[in-house]
Amino acid sequence: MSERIVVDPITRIEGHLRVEVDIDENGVINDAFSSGTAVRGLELIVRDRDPREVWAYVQRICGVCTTVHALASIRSVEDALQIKIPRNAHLIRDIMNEALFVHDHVVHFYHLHALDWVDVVNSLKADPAETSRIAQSISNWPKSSVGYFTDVQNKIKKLVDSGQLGIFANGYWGHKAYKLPPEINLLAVAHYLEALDWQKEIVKIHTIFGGKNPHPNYVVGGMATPLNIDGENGVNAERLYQVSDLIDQANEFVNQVYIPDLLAIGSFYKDWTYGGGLNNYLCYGDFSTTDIYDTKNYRMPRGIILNGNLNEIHDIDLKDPEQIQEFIDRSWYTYDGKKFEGDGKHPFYGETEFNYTGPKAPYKTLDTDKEYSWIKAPRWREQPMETGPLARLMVGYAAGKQEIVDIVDDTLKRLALPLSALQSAIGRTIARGLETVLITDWMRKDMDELFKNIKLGDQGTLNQTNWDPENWPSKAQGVGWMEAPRGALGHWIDIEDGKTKNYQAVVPSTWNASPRDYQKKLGAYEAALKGTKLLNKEQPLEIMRIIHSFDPCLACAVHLTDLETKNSTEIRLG
Ligand code: NFE
Ligand code: MG
Repeated sequence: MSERIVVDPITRIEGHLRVEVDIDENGVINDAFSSGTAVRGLELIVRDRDPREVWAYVQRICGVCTTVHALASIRSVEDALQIKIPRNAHLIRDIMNEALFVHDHVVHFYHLHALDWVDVVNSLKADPAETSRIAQSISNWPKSSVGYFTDVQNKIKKLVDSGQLGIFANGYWGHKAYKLPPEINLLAVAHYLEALDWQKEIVKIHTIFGGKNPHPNYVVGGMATPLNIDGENGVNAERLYQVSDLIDQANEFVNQVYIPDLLAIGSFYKDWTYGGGLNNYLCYGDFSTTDIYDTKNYRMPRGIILNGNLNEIHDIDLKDPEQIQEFIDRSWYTYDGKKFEGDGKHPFYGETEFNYTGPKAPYKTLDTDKEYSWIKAPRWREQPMETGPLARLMVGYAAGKQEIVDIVDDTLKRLALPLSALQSAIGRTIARGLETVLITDWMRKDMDELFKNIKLGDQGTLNQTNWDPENWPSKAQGVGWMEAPRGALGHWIDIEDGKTKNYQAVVPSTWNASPRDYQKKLGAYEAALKGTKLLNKEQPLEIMRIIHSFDPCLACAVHLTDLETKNSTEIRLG
C-alpha cells in the first residue's frame, strides 16, 4: 500500500516547483516526481534578434542568479564569432560572478534553507548567556554579547506573542526532526537577521562594475565598465577601493559567521544521512586563471563523475551532439511537432514547443505515468546528473585540486565524517559553504590582479574587433558555459546572417529538477528523495530539507509564467 503526498508549491525557492511522493506504510518514500509548473518562453523571444543584444533578454530568465544568463549569453556569441576579451574584462566578469556566488550562497543558507534545520520558536527557550558563550567559542565575530542575543530573543518573543510570525510564518516548528539545542537555534536566528542586512551591501559590487543590480550591464567583447582611475566619473580609484572593502567584508562574514554557523548546525545533524541520490556529478568548470577556453586552468575543474566513482573523471564536450541532450518523453513539449520515444536533442538542434497534456486545474495529483513537467530532462550520454556545489567539490576533489582537497579533508576531520557523508542533503549544504570560502578568496585575488593591471596602465575592458555583422560568417554556432551558483550553465546560439536563428539555455535547475527520461531514469531531486522516511506526513519537513539542499530555481529551470496556472499554497495529502 502506498500513499501519495503532494507539496505544491515548495516554498522558499525561486519559482514554482511541485513534488509528489509515494510513501509506504512506514512513511518511507518509495517513489518521487519533480514537476516545474510554470513555463517561460525566453528562448523564443530572442529569435531573429541581434546576437549582441540577446544577453539583455535572457538575463531576465532569473532575478536570483542575476548575472549568469547574461554572461553565458555573451560567452556563446564570443565563442561563435571568436572574439577574445581583454584581461581586465575577464577579471571583472569573474569578480562579479564570485560576488554573486557569495551573495547567493549566504542568502540560501540563512533565508532559504536554515529554517529546515533551525527551530525558530524553540530559540525562545535559549539562555542568551550560553548562546553568547558558544558564539565567542566558535568565532571572533563582534556581535556576540549576552545583551545582543537577549535583544534578538525579545524580538522573536514579540513576534510569537503577536501570533504573526511574519518572515518566520509557516514553519514546522516543534517537529521532531529538529535537533538543535535552543542556544544554537537562537544563534542562527540572530544571524538570519544579520545576513539580511549584509546581503544588500555586497551586491554593490555589481552596481559599481555593471551599473545596477539586479541585472547589471554586460557587453559582447568585454565589459561595459568605464575604468578611469584618476577621473571624477566612471569607475575611479574611490569606486575600486569600495569594491575592495566589500570583498574584505564578505570574507569576514563568510569566515566568521556563515562557516562557524554551518559547522555548528551540521555537527548536530551528522546522522541525518538522507538525500544523496544519483551520485552522478556534472561540472563544466569555471574561474580560469587565464581565459575561459583554457579548461585545464580552471580553479573549479571541469568533469563528470559517474556512480560516485572518484577514480575516474570523464571529460565533457559541450558541442558533441552525442553528449548533452534534452529529452522530453515526460515533459510537456514536442519535437518537430511530435513525440518519439527516446528522442533527445542536442541544444544546437533544440526546440521549445509547448504541448500541455496534464490535468485541468484544479487537480489533486498529476498523471505521473505520463508527462508531468514543464522541465525538460537534460542528460549527459543519456545519464541523469546532479550539478551544483556538491558536484563541483566532488569533481575538484577527484581531480586533486589542492585547495579543494585541503578544505574538504579539514572539514571532514573536524566533523569526524567520511567523504561519503557528503553525498547527502547536509553534505550538499556543507559543500556550498566550503566553495564559498574558496570563491571569496579568489575574489580577493582577482581584485588584486585588477588593481595591479590598472597600476601598470592597462585600463582596457572592451575589444570590438569583429563587432560588425558585415564581417561575420553567414553561419556560426557558439556555446557559452560557466558555473552558476546552482551548477553548470550552458547557452547555445545558432547565428545566421547576423541574426539569432536558434537559442537554447540548459540551466542548472533543469538538470537537478528534471523529470524521468524514456529509460525511466530519475532526475536528481527525484533520486535524492527516495528512501527517506517522513516522521510526520502532515509536515513533510524531510522533503523540504532534501529539495532545499539543491537550492532550486524554477524560473531558471523552465525559463513567463503561464497565467492560466493557479498554484495553491497548501500541502495536499492525496
Ligand atoms: Ni535562477 Fe540559476 C543559478 C542559473 S538556476 S538561479 O545558479 O543558471 O538553476
Ligand atoms: Mg532551455
